Amino acid sequence: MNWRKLRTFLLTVLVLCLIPATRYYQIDVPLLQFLKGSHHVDPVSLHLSGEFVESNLGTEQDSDGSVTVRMIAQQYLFVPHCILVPAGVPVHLRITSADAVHSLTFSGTDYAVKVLPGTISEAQLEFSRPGEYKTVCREFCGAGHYAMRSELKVVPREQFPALRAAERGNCAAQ
Ligand SMILES: [Cu+2]
Repeated sequence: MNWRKLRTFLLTVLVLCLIPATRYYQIDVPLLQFLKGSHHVDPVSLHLSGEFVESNLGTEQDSDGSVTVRMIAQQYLFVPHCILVPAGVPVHLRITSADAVHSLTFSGTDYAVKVLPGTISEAQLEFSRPGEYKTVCREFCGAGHYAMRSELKVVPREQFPALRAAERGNCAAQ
């Protein structure tokens, strides 16, 4: 085998190895996020076990007064459909996708969170005043994309701890 053939052969092997590697590691996920490792989650079993089971979604009060919101984006809705958060406290958002790439935005704000299957996107949000925001998907994700919207309701800070779990997921009840 001469050098030219060997070079072509090695190059071909390299390219063939790279294709499954990019699929497996989802190369479009930022490298830093990949290196952190803990951001990985299996999109197929989201609803069955782990952080994103249904009972764990929604708003959770943290011991330091801030809140954590866990959500799933999927074709074509955000789960839960309604999110309640207190005004003026840090909101730690953790969201992942069950299928395609989505982008979670809140009408009237600059917040935009890209949501990818297989990884957890994190964002720090804060809403200073009580009010209602439409949560809208801004990444074309398929035929039903234009209907993919839900609601975030910001309630007065002192009112939030008194809400029962069921009320924290019901925008109409307030
Ligand atoms: Cu969409």
